[in-house]
This record gives sequence, C-alpha cells and structure tokens, in this order.
Amino acid sequence: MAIINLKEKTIQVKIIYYGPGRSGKTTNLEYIHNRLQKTLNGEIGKLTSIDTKGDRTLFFDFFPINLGKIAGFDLKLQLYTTPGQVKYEVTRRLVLKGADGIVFVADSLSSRQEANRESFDNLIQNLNYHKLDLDGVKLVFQWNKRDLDENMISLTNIKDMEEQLNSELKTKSFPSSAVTGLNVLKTVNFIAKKTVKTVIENTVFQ
Ligand SMILES: Nc1nc2c(ncn2[C@@H]2O[C@H](COP(=O)(O)OP(=O)(O)O)[C@@H](O)[C@H]2O)c(=O)[nH]1
Ligand SMILES: [Mg+2]
Repeated sequence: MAIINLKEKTIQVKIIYYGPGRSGKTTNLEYIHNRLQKTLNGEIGKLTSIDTKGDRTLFFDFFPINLGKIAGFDLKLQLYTTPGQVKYEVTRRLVLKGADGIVFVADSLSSRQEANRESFDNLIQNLNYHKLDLDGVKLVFQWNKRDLDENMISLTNIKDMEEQLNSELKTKSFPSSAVTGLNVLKTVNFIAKKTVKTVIENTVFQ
C-alpha cells in the first residue's frame, strides 16, 4: 500500500522486481539506476545492494527515485528486488509487504520454465499472506534475456511464455534484455504510471 504523508505532502509507491533466481532482477535495477543517474542528477538515491559471495541477491537491492509533483504531492518511487532462490522465503515475503506494483522478471531460457512458474505461484501465495492479490497490486511481465542467441541457447518462445504465465491475468508484457537495456526503462515507466494512477484514484485528497 502506498504511503501518503499529508503533513510532508509525499506519496511513496513501492515497486518490487520478482522472479526466479538469476532471471535478471538485479541487472534491471542496475541498468535503471545507471541510466537515471545520467539524466536526473540529484533526484535519485543510492543503489543499495547487499552482495553475497556469488552474484545472487541475499536480501534485496533498493533505490528511491523522486518523480516530481502530482496534485501538490512529491511522488517517490521505491524500487526493490527480491531474492529469487527458493530458500529465502522469509526475506522475499518481507520485501513484498506493502507492494503497489510488481515487475515479474521471467527467464527466457527453456531450462527455466519450471522455475518461472514456481516463482509466480510463490508470488501469489506471498501476496495472499499479506492479504493482497493481483486485482489490487498491478503487475507487468518481462520476458527477459531475449538478447541471447537462439541458435546457441534454447529459449522459450514468447507465445509459450504468455501461455505459461499470463493466460489468466492477460496483463502487459515486454520482451526484454536487462543487459542491453531492451525495454527495461519502458517496463519501469509502465508500472510506475499504472501504480501511481491506481494510488491516486484510491486516494481522497483533502
Ligand atoms: N544475456 C543476458 N544475461 C542476463 C540478462 N539479465 C541478466 N543476465 C545475467 O544473468 C545473471 C543473473 O542476473 P541477476 O540480475 O543477478 O539475476 P537476479 O538473481 O534475478 O537478480 C547475471 O550473470 C546477468 O548478467 C539478460 O537480459 N540477458
Ligand atoms: Mg539479484
């Protein structure tokens, strides 16, 4: 749930990058942070990553963005990743608390189809744990790693990914590459707009 501070006139919206381990969540945040740093001098917070020895996120990566004013309120976006590995259930659940929007980063590698599905089912369960669902919390899919050469590595085609993950929800999806940046900014832009719109529609300004 967005945090609206009437005294300070701020609206804080929380967006979570969710998905199986190594699907590209941290790489998404790093790309966004690098790009915004170049264009938005000073209005973007530090990217905090808690690195472990491997390249997997143990807790989360996080950074805030200040998006300027809307209806006289300062709009603040908080971007988080979750740890993808199955064993970090408690942390994942904690990070998800208070989510307004979710980017589900699915791995296009054929070998990760089951991991994508497991992670998506886990997301629904954890939303339920916080008494949330995908009617209230906005979600967008990323079919990530589309830059990989299909002649060299087997990828799931987009139609199959849609069928496996998006057949019920039928929400917006972007083929992406967190490495080259394909659709990375478009994804965050889309979910930010959608989430903020919902928050504002549900807020009574006094
Ligand atoms: N080729 C390719 N590799 C990617 C892409 N996104 C992430 N990776 C690589 O996949 C690995 C895991 O990425 P990471 O962002 O740490 O995954 P996370 O566990 O979801 O945070 C790293 O070696 C990344 O460089 C992508 O779009 N294309
Ligand atoms: Mg990570």
